[in-house]
Amino acid sequence: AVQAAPPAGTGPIVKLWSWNWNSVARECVDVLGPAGYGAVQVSPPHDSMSKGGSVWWDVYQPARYTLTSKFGDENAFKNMIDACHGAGVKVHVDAVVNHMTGQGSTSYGGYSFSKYNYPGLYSSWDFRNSPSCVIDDEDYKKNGWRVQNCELVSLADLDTGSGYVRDRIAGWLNRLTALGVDGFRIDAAKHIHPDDLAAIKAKLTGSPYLHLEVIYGEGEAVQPSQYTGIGDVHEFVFGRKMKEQFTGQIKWLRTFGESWGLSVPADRAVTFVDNHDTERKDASKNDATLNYKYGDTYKLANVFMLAWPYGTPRVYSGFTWSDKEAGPPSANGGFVTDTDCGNGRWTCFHRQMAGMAGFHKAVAGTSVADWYDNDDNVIAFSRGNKGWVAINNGSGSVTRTFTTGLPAGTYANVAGSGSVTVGSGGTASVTVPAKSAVAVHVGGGPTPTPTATPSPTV
Ligand code: ARE
Ligand code: CA
Repeated sequence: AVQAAPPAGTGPIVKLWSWNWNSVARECVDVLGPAGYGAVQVSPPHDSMSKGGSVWWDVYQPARYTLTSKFGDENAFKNMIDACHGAGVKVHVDAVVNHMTGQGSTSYGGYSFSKYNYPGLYSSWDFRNSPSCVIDDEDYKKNGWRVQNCELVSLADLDTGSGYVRDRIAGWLNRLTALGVDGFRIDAAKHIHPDDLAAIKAKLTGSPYLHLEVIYGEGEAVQPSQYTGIGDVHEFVFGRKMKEQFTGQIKWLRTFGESWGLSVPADRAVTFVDNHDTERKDASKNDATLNYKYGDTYKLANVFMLAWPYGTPRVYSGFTWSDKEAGPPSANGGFVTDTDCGNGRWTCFHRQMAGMAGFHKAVAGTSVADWYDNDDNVIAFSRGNKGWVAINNGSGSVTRTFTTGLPAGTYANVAGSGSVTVGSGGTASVTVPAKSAVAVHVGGGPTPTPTATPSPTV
């Protein structure tokens, strides 16, 4: 049986997008495991059309199901899984199974193919291409059949109603599971009929965790709710709301939840402030999100995501860019080079959230209490008697005595530096500088030591 959701108390997912396998392996051991991240989501590992490193999106055009990608070979892939598992981190793979290529003729593995013809794998009759049709913008609202059967941006659409195609897709995913992969992000799941996806799922071995990319759009024919019976679903409204609030007044977040028009219930949602598509949207578009370029504002939205109970959060970490098409740092015809967090080419944003990954894990299962806001851009709340956070999204420093709900002791600020000393009544005098956060949890940093008198800190 396929597992519904990660067990409670597991750490958040981190998406190390466009990282090569060697670098993910190292990061699992050095950072992700020690921080408490529960799983790492890696880029599509299949062989794909090659654009020689000039763009990032070639890997969303599968050429064949072999582990010959620009991120490394099968050995490197297997080593990565072993290294991550050794560090207590699960591995999720980005599975592109709705389509094959729309262009190109050679792959990173040196294989030759053409659109609709992938020797040894698929031929023309495995696609819904007679006659072929391409999804129009209006189809999303008007015609669910076309969304699932026509081509997404001209990518050869697999006939997922066919038994042969389902077997090839399941066979590929099962090979990955056999190598140790723990879960799949299903790319373009919205474009695969739920019945087809359920049939593919029924052929899966092991119990991979599935999270599906079904982008919510108001009034659209295909909705996330049609997929929640199959796996967890990506909550795209979450990121849109985070942008709205953190570029406005965050006091409103007091009531944040499904009633805000979120598209996936909390127990089925994978939440994220941004992903590789939304970070590249023009800021003026209503589906644009915050991204690393928003600096502290982006950071605070991620702190909120990891502190507030809604869904399974996923921290996004990619490479820096100014050209939206540009690929990650690469060499030798497009093979991605090792990540260097110090050279400015990678955001390594997940490292800034390492302490909050531990916070998220520590407060699992508790509810929000001790809400405070200043009627503007400063909020604070506790998570049971396990954790407490204050977020100052305003432009001035705030010092006050907060009710933290925590046992007396001194705790490290896992969202920044310094510490917080909680007195016997559960209160603490804390300074939260402008555009920063203070987060403390039981088990985080200095061992809680009983103190008689609260003292000002941070
Ligand atoms: C590239 C070129 C195209 C060319 C194509 C085929 O850019 O010009 O036609 O190749 O030759 C990524 C890139 C694409 C790229 C593709 C393949 O973003 O530009 O095309 O790789 O290389 C819809 C889908 C959703 C999808 C988004 C992008 O529903 O599933 O569009 N997201 C995933 C990935 C993408 C990836 C693909 C799917 C394809 O995350 O990175 O594409 O594997 C409304 C709707 C949404 C819709 C959105 C479109 O909001 O509600 O459902 O999303 O509009 O903007
Ligand atoms: Ca399809």
